Parts: sequence; structure tokens; C-alpha cells
Amino acid sequence: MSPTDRIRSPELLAKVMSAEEAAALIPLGANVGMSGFTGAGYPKAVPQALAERLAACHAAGHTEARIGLWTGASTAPELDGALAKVNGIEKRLPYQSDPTLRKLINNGQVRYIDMHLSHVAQMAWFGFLGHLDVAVVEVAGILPDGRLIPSSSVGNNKTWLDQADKIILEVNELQSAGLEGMHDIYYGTQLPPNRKPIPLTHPSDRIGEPYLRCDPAKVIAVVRTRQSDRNSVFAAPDAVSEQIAAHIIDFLSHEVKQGRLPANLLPLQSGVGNIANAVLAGLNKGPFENMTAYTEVLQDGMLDMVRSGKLSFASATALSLSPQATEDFNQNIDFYRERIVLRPQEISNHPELVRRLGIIAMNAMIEADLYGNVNSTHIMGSSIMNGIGGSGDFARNAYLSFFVTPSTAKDGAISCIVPMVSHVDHTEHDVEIIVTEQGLADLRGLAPTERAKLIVERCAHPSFRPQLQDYLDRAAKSSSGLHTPHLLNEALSWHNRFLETGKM
Ligand code: 0RQ
Repeated sequence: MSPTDRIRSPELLAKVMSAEEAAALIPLGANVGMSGFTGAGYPKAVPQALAERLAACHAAGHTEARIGLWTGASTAPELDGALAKVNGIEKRLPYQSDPTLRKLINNGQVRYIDMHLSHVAQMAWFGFLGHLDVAVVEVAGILPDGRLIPSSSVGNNKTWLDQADKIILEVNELQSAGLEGMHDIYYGTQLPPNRKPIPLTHPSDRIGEPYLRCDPAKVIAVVRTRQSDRNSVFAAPDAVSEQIAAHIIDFLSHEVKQGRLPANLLPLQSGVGNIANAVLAGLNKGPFENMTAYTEVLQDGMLDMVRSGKLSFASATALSLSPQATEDFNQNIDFYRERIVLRPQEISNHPELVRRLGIIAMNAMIEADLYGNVNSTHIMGSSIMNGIGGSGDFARNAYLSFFVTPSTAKDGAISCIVPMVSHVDHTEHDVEIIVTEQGLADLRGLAPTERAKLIVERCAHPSFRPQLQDYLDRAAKSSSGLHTPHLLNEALSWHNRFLETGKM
């Protein structure tokens, strides 16, 4: 065993085997907790071998051979994609973004439990999710005493390693050895009534340990891999996302002038996707210095800000980088290790910490209604897109809670501002600022009818504004209640007009 070998525990080195052999050890019907968060740090070989095994079972007539799959958040084609393609998932939680899996969920073939990401660990501890049979966790290395160097995401790995009866480790030698020391795994969380305050008051605070604890006796297999993370490329910011970014930056500058924000802002949380990336690109060029981030996903835009010095520190639970950003990250990992920490998602998304730090939360949405209720998850009320992810953890508890969207979808055929959302993820009470390329509506301190007026004026697309204003005017005249005026029949049938466009 060389000192540079990634598996430095003789006990665990003796358990090295192929992915096929490891996958054969997973009981059919098991609940399996896998690592992985936004396409980072997920196991890459065992899930594919398991998918092949399940396909063979199905071909032999055992169509019931499937697993319950729990992760940190979304994964990648080698995990969700491979298992979904063979119809190998019976139940899935807490978040996914895979097109094949999405279809199965919307066809009613997979039970999907769409959860706040901060809730997962405690729900597993409370026993609400059922028993966790096996953990399959990617790591960057194993120490001589069996502790684990976490990979490019932490997610729920601490919980899976603690809770599962058996553990399979994938040691990915393509993950940078320099990840060692970048993580902060907090072991102080307790169950009620024994909870104590979490001792974190700044995004850069380290309150735990750099390694995951792992009982070597529970490890049934160790698999060596050499595969990169999903590493999706981000689109260059387009005009719409640049306008959204500009509205947010103007607003933040205004808040600084009003004395409601410090000059370096408050810790930022940013959702994933192209708009979020564009907002970060805008902030990187903008007037604010010495910012910090307390977020769940660190994507290219945030890495750029760390490199430029605009962001002095970033705390997250996962990286989600393009191939180019991954190269930069790996080449300059000593620089980034001083400025980035990766934590378990129960800590990165913890309501206590989000409230204490005064986070500025920025998340994307599918649609918002005239009163500020937000739908982040469902198309036409019934078809899930991805899931609520961490957006609720942050929005509910933030100092400022932004929701952003282009004002229209599907080439302008669909308004993203509607009379009543077809599904509610974030209620009007948790949504403070709505932004589209048209403008920004600051809803703080406004009554429902004031909110509606502002949202139509500032955020709706001009081609839908008259219809929305007409709806509001007629609702105000004929409603049975004027606090939140609605024409219920019309509000509930509003989305049908989108069906007529043929774009849905
Ligand atoms: O569909 O690709 O088929 O055209 O929805 O929309 O505009 O590409 O936007 O990728 O930023 O995703 C809310 C889904 C936005 C995402 C959501 C259609 C649109 C397109 C995607 P097509 P865009 P984005 C941190 C925080 C919840 C989780 C979260 C999300 C597709 O941001 O999943 O915030 N958020 N997590 O055409 C019909 C509308 C529509 C619409 C958009 N009004 N009607 N279709 N679309 N608006 C991360 C984690 O928690 C892990």
C-alpha cells in the first residue's frame, strides 16, 4: 500500500471488489441511501452495475425487483438515469432532475417524495422514511483508521453512513486529493428535546471535523472508480437573465443606501441554473466587495467570484461546476480550500442558521401569482419538474427572499405571472421580492391588493398585462371578499388557455 494510495486502511483495502460484485450485495427491495448533490459526488459505478442487475431480474420475470433511492439532491445519468431507464426505482426522495425519472414519476410509476432538503436527515433519524438498508457513498479517500475524505458534495452522507446497516464505498481517484480539509462535518445535532444551538455565526466558521466517521465493520465493499462528475456546461447569460440580474443589483444597491444592508451585503444563497449563474456573473462585475455566501450549491458563477476576490468566503454542501471550472478548481485547490467549506445539507440549509445569518436567498420559479404565491415545482399543477429542493429552506427563513423567472415561458406563449398558481410551494408570506426581466416587485409590507398591482405593473409581460389587470379589476368588483379578490372559476381555468397554445 503506497502512502499516496487513496485507500489507506488495510481493513478496507481488503474489501476492494468490482462494482458488479458490490451491486450484487444490495438486497432487492432495499432502501439505498446514495451520495450525490446537484451532479457532484455521486457514486458512478455501483448504480450502473445495479441497474444492469435489476434489468436482468426483470428479464427473468422478477418485475418487482426495484429499490428505494434516497440521495442528497439531484444526481446524474449514471445514477438516476441508469436506474430509471431499467425502471429500477420504486420510491425516490428528496429531489431529482433526471428527464427519464421525471417521466416515470409523472406516469405514476415511481413514488416521489419531494422534500425540503434540510428535513431529510432529521426525518431519517426520526424513522419517518422507513429503514435505511444500504449506503453507497463516493469518497475521495479513506484514512488508515477508516475515516473518509468526502468527495465534491457532502449532502446526506453523514446520515446515510450512520443510519444504514451496510455501507458500500466508491473511492473516486479522479476527485482531487486536495479536497482533504475542505469539509466541515458537524456531529453535534441531537434529537429533540436535547437540541442545542448550532455554534455557527459566520459562513466561514468551522464547527465540525474534516472527515466522515464510518464504522469499518459495516463496510461490505469498496470499489475503485476514476470518473468525473456530471459537470454540466452553463449557457452564457442571455439578455433576459442579464436584465433580471441588473434589477437585483440595482435593488441591493438601493437597500445598502437605505441602510438596510451592509456595504458587503449579507451572505448569499443562490439556486442552480442559468439565471442564477447570470445573477452571480452580474454580482461579480457589480459594486459590492468582500461578500460571503452561505448556500447549498456552489456553481461556476460563485467560483468566479471567489477567484476574483468579490466573494471572500463561500459555504455550501456541493459543487456544481462545468468542466472548465472543475479544471480551475482542481488546479487551484489550495487557494479554494482557504475560501470554501462543504458541509452536510442539514447544516447548509438549516433554518436556524439561515435566519441567524440573515441570508439573501435567490431562487428560480415556474410561476408566481398576483398575490405572490410561488410554484417552483409543477407544470400545470400536476406534472413535477424537479422538486422544491432547498428553495423553501432558504426562502422561509431568509432576510431577503427573491424569486426570479422570465416573465413568459415557451417562446412567449405562457405567462409566468398568473391569477392563481397551479401549485403552491412558497406562500405569499415567504416571498418578498419577485423579479422578471420586466422589473422587480418589492412586496415587503404590502397588503394583497397592493402586491397584485405591483406584480402586474413591474413583472408581467406587456402582452399579458391587460388580461391580468382586467382580471384584477373584475375580481375587485364582484369578489365575495376584498382582502384577496379572486374570481375562482376564472382563476382555476386560466391555465387552460395555455393548453390551447399547443405548447404544453
Ligand atoms: O422547460 O426545458 O421543456 O423548455 O420549465 O425552465 O426557464 O429553463 O428555468 O432551468 O432555471 O428552472 C423552477 C424548474 C426553473 C428550477 C425551475 C419550463 C421551461 C423549461 C425549466 P423546457 P427554465 P430553470 C437550489 C434551489 C426548484 C428547486 C430550487 C427548479 C423548464 O429552478 O427546479 O429552487 N427550482 N432549488 O419552459 C410551463 C411555466 C414555465 C414552464 C418554466 N410557467 N409554465 N412551463 N417552464 N416556466 C438547488 C437545489 O435545491 C438542489
